[in-house]
Amino acid sequence: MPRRPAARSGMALILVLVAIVLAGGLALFLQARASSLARTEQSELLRERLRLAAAEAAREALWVLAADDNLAVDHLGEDWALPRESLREDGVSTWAIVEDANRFFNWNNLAASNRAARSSRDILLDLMMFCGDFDSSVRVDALEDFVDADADGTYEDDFYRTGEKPYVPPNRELWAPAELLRVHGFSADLFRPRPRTDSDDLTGGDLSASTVLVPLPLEAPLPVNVNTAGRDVLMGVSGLQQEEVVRNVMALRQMQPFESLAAMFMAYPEVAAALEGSVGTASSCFRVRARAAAEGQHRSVMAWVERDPQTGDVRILQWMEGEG
Ligand SMILES: [Ca+2]
Ligand SMILES: [Ca+2]
Repeated sequence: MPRRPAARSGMALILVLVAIVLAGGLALFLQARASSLARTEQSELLRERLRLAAAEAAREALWVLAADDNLAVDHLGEDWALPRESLREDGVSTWAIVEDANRFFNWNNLAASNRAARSSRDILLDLMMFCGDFDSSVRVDALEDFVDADADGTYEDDFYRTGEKPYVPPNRELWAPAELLRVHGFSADLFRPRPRTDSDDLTGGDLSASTVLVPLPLEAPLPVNVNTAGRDVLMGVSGLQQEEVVRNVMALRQMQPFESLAAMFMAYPEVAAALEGSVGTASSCFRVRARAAAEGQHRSVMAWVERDPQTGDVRILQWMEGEG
């Protein structure tokens, strides 16, 4: 009989102890949860800060682009073309660069008709040949049908209506590289960077480094800027027989960027006649890439913009944000 209260108080003691342990555990759990919430919150805050910083860095780079004091001539020695880096007081580092889209051949040029003697189609065929694609005519035909407004051609609706996932060509300018891969004959292999072997090689070009997809509806093809385009692009634009012209253009612009096409056209009137409308000395479309980093996290921005050739005003065409 006397053992019972003792047992009971022993039991009570155990219960108290259990309660204390449980309460302690709960307190620890709550504390851990609070600090993990705080950590998550902190990391969310940092993420947002980095997102804003990347956007800010992109905007600053675009300010420099808009402030360009010579809109008739664009070359890679100008302020806007230089990468910008900064380390801010709050420990966030940013980096931004503006890239000239007119340096490259725009795939969407195939969607716009032009009056030039040398059509976008001719240019692309030569560029692809120069980049080692000797069988590009089917691809170029297919791309032309894919982006041109009409539905007459070999590679239109009926062509893509077969298979497991039928689709139809958009019959407009493309908005993203992924769309390009839906064109008959196009695959990621085509865009694999090629190692540069011999600088005189007439089929050693690199398609991935010569082309661009500017998400912009076009009334006329986007001209190639002779001051910024690389050799592969210039070879495609002028034609594979014009190696000497291309070499001279590249040598001349190194001394002084072309302020107008007059000098070039005077030296090569027959090439000039073919290139009228396909080339220029200034650029109108650009891509800005920016990145902000702190404490091992980063956020990035990539945007396509169009710059008004008269006022310099910059208009955003596409703005994408991401990690890394
Ligand atoms: Ca300029
Ligand atoms: Ca079409």
